Amino acid sequence: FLKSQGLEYSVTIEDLQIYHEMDSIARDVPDLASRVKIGHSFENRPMYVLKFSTAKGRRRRPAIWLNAGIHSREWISQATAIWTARKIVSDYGKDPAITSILQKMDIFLLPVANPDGYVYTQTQNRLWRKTRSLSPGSHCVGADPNRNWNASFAGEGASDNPCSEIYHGPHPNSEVEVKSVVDFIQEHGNFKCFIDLHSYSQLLMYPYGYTVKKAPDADELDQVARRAAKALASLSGTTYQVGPTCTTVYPASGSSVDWAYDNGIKYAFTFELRDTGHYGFLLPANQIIPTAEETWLGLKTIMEHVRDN
Ligand code: ING
Ligand code: ZN
Repeated sequence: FLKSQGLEYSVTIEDLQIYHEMDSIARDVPDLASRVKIGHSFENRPMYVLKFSTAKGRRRRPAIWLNAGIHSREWISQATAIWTARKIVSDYGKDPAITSILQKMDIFLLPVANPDGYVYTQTQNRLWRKTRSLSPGSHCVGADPNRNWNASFAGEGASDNPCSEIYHGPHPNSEVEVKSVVDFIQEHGNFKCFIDLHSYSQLLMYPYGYTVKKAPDADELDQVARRAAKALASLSGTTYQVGPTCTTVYPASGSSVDWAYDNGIKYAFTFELRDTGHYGFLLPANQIIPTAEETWLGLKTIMEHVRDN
């Protein structure tokens, strides 16, 4: 298809430094981490996940999906994810929490869920949010990959206008980046937790986004999220608001976490990382590590609850 459009990119992974760091982590600790290709983007960049596993056999352990960078301009998300990867391997065997989590479960980390958009924010337009797919009949590029999942697709809080920032795309999973994750998770079949990292606003949310109706597990998810937000705040006082997506931020259909939840992955959370709008998407570099460090405490709280339930 790309060839027929005269758009054959000679894309290497050279433009994504995060991919080199993933490779380096996998080479440093081959018994714990491996880099797995789950698909490719519209412009044919590879989609890589880091798999953390201490399992010896081939049986599929219950698993946790950590998703980042689905919206390309939310740079603190991809940065927090790759910091988290290093944290997992450096703390395994030292921190009893992550050690015990990994004795029972596998963790899959996707730091760059929208690689074409991410490269575009680095080279053309810092505030690009969507994918970079082309749709016949429109001059506008891309769909919102957090409106493209098969969960009340094209409902409230999504647009059918291809030029909109929240365009849901022509059909569910039309974005190959979304489809790659959906296929991988379904084929695996044993995911218990799905966490999506966004920015900004300092919120920790759970389903639903597509309806104001209370999710069946809302009470438990609210409790876990409150404990996670408390742990996060304990490091340097950063406060998070907690609640269901629809009423905490705004109604939004076709999101990753609602899809996960409706497909049996009970522990589905969205973080909106720092800050609350002062710098917004342009969070200064000196806040990357403080953000990642506090977020890690929230993530661990959620993962420990998943481990014990
Ligand atoms: N916010 C999210 C968005 O996709 C969200 C909010 C979270 C919607 C979870 C639906 C589900 O619009 C940002 N900043 O992208
Ligand atoms: Zn986002």
